[in-house]
Amino acid sequence: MPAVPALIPKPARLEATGGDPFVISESTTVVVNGRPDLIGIAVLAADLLGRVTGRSIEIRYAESDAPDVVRLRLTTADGEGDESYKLVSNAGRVDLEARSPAGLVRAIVTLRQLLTTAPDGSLRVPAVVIEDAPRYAWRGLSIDVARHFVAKRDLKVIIGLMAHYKLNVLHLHLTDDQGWRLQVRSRPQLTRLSSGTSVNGDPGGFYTADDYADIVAFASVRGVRVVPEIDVPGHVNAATHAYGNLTPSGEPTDVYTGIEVGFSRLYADLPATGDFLREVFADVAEMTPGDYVHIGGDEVLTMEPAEYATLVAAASDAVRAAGKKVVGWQEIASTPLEPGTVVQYWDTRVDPAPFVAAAEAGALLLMSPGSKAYLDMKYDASTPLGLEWAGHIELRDAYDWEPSTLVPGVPAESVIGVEAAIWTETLRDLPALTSMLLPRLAAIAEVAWTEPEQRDWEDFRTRVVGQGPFWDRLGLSWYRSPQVDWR
Ligand code: TNX
Repeated sequence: MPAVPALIPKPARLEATGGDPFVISESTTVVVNGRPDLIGIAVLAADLLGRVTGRSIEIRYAESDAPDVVRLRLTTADGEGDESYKLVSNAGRVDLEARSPAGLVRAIVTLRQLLTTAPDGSLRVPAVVIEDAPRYAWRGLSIDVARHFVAKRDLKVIIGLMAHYKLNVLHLHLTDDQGWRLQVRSRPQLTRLSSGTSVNGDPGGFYTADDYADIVAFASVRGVRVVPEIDVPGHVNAATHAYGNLTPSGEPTDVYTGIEVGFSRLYADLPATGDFLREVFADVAEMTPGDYVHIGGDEVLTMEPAEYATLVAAASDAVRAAGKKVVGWQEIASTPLEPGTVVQYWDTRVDPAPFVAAAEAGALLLMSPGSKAYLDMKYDASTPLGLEWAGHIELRDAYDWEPSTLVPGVPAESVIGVEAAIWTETLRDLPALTSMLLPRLAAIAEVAWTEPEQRDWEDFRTRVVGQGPFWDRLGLSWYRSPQVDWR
């Protein structure tokens, strides 16, 4: 029986059925019934298989029981189900079934990870039955495109990696002191005046409304939703540089290219502030098909709590008025929150009491502990890039933690999911980003996807070995953690 390649994240149930493998031939086709929402998925499947086989794979839009096919099927009439899926492969065919298009994407990447090249050069899929579903509904990666701009083509490489590890939320930190990275219809000066620089005077950039729509669509086909973050009421120097009416003197602030935090701020009693929040969040919400918009809320070090709470409420109201749900960094837990607000936990050094209270009042917690999930932290003291304020994060640190008990007193049902984050103070290009993401992103993805009783470090460190050749094939930089016996 051919060995089954290692899967990451580990599926809920995998049975090697022992029959002959499916062999991809000249005539293998992708078959899908003709629903419009599945066309993109079929193209994705044919593209991924075609890339591995080195030739184009045909798609047929029909119900079919023919052999030699990879068949994609939705089991719900409206496609509104969860991300669970089933994959059955045997010598005759591969069947992928799911309750939603996103579930089919999860099945397709599992199929991609199952492909092996036989000694005769043919591509095979071992005979298996896999039944799989995620532990958490929110499995994210937050990328800081403000400290250093991340070009659209590089972002797409990262979105592809996210999909490969079954992550489903791309959180874009679009604004900060050093730059404003999204074109906003009501405030054209934001990108005109405040997008040109990055940390250290490195080149800047921004996404036009069309670029952003393209990113959203590229992610959506891969089952990844975009959550845009407009960080207020701190981290706003790019905004106050573009619009002087947001400052008490009326004068714009200077460009900022350092890496300090906490000095910039909005002012609740300036008339321009409310309009800014309402119009900017309305525009960003309108550009975003997903349910959530992130208001930031972190590290406002020069404001009284009452004014902070007023501004968080104003930003939250603007997001809700635009029909979206609110996400904010953990600091917002000290303010009154509407039920259903997502609080993103990041700084593990603080008292957990406000998170317990927020959860009791109906907030949901998204777990991004700096000491586990901040993938801009160095692996060890010799890592050339990255920061160290939350400590060093080796691969095992990123893997061996339990989201449901992380914050004492917060009930497991209040945890909506897990999100890795990568901040870019020291990371200026794609090789720098992927050398920090890989292999740790795979570890976080398994924390978010796989049930705790299925997770085991020794098992993971053996499975992750198989990812090295995949990253090499894609030409990506990655870190050869000494905790793994890489080939
Ligand atoms: C903390 S996490 C920050 C960011 C920094 C990051 C660097 C958070 C909400 N704020 O402003 O970029 O640390 O690791």
